[in-house]
Amino acid sequence: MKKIIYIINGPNLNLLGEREVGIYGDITIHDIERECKKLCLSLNFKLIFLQSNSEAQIIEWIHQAINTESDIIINAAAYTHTSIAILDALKVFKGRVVEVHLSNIKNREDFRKFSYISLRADKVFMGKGLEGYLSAIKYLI
Ligand code: CA2
Repeated sequence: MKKIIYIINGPNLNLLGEREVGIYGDITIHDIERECKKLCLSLNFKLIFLQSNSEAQIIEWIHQAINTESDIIINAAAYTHTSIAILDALKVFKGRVVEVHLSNIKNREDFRKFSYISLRADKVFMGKGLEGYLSAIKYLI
C-alpha cells in the first residue's frame, strides 16, 4: 500500500511570500506544496498537503490521520508555542511526527524558543526554508 504523508501547516502560513519576506523569504505556501508534491510523487508517497488558520481544524486533521497508515509533517506556526491541544492530538497519533519551521525558532524572540510540538516530534528541521520540508519528506523514506 502507498504510504501517506500529511503535511499540516498552521496559521498565517497562507500569507507567505506577501509579507515578512525578510524572515521567511519570498516563497509561497503554493510553492512549498508544489515542491513537496513533486518529491512525494518521485518517491511514490501519497501527499495530503493542508493549511489552516484554525487550531480546531488542525486537530481534526490529526484525528483523521490517526485512522490511517501515515506519517505527519507539521509546521504548527504560532501554535507551536502555545498549543497543548495539538500536542495531545499528536500524542494519540501512532505514526512518525516531523516538526518543520522555515525560520530557526531558537534564534528568534524568547517566546518562540519553546515548542510543544517538539515534545512529541521524532525529528525537527528548522531554519532551512523550503529545504526543511523536503528534508522532512526524505527523513520519512
Ligand atoms: O519559522 C516558522 O516556520 C514558524 O513556524 C512560522 C510562524 C511563527 O509563528 C513560528 O514562530 C515559526 C509564523 C508563520 C506566519 O508567517 C507569516 C508570513 C507572512 C506574513 C505574516 C506571517
